[in-house]
Amino acid sequence: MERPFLMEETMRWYGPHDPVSLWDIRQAGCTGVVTALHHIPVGEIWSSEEIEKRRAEVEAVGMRWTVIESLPVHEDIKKQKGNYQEYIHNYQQSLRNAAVAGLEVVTYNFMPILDWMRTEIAYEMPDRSKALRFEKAAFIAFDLFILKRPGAEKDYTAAEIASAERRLATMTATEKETLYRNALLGLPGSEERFTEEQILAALKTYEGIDAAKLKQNLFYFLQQVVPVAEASGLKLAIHPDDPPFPILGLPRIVSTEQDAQELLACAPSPANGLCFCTGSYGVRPDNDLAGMVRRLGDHIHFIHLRSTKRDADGNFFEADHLGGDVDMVAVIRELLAVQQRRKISLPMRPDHGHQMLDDLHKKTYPGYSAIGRLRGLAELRGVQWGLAF
Ligand code: DNO
Repeated sequence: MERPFLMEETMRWYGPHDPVSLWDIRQAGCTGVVTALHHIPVGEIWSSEEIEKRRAEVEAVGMRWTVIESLPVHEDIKKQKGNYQEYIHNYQQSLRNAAVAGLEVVTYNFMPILDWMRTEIAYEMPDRSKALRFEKAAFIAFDLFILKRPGAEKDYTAAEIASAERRLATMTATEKETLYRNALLGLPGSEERFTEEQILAALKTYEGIDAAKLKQNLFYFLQQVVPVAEASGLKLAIHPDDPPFPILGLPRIVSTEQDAQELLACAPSPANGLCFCTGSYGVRPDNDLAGMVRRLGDHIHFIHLRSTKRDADGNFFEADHLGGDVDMVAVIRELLAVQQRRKISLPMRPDHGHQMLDDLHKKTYPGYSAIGRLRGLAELRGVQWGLAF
């Protein structure tokens, strides 16, 4: 029997400072690593030397580095303000340099200011492992009463405001501080958190930029970078919004199948594609994940597998990889079909994982402790092999 095309198993590595080592990742059975040059300030060119150095580190432990996550997009590009043309040129140059170094996929996102957002990073599960969670009332309480974002009350219904008030009344000073820190965690891979003044100032710079305008800016960016990626043999993979709805009054424009279709259509090319993150798209009940893989499959260049569990109040937590609302078996079945059709193996990583076992006593990047991801990967591998053979 011909061997089917299986997803390539990878894990994210935050670089030399990551408490999870490259050997740990290799021992999980991964053949590849997904990483970024987090030390290079957003907007600056990734030089060939720096990329090569990182690649050599990964290859020294017998794995490949083919996927960048992320090559971040400068805020000026998202807003089309200031030096955005220069930042687009820099982005194009980083793409060329990455291609020369043998990289294949570049993941990025177009979320204004913040990347992913949770209110809790140590939500205790019944088995005492810890998960990431988004609690709506706590988030609204943060926005209205802790951050005190001007005009925030316009974004919520009277019932939502009342429930946020009730939630605030239950919080101790320490809980408020923790909520603040969690919500403004900043970009993954950095320890940096925004101060209240910084975030309010940053939010102000988005005044007048609604979803339609932000989409226009994304499309313009894509029209500038997709041809460069195509010419150099790279694939771009946009990560969806997490969570997939507007937060802090900021528009979010990569949340649904329709959003994905539109951004693909604005710059048609094999280089213009998606990072299919089941954990992000899966938070919305109106996203049919297996159907999305079927319909968008030709444009998927990278896969994040993770599941969330929603409740009726608009909260969600990160469930076990095979639990929660995502029908993981159906999604993997479709992904395998896409791969056989396209005759390729797509890179996949188990996204996030619960903090568990020995990792409960260690300092880890939220969502990126070793053992929870190891468990997730092992389960996903089992599903994949069970379906493929
Ligand atoms: C969270 C990640 C995201 C992702 C970026 C891609 O854990 O999936 O932070 O890396 O949005 O640009």
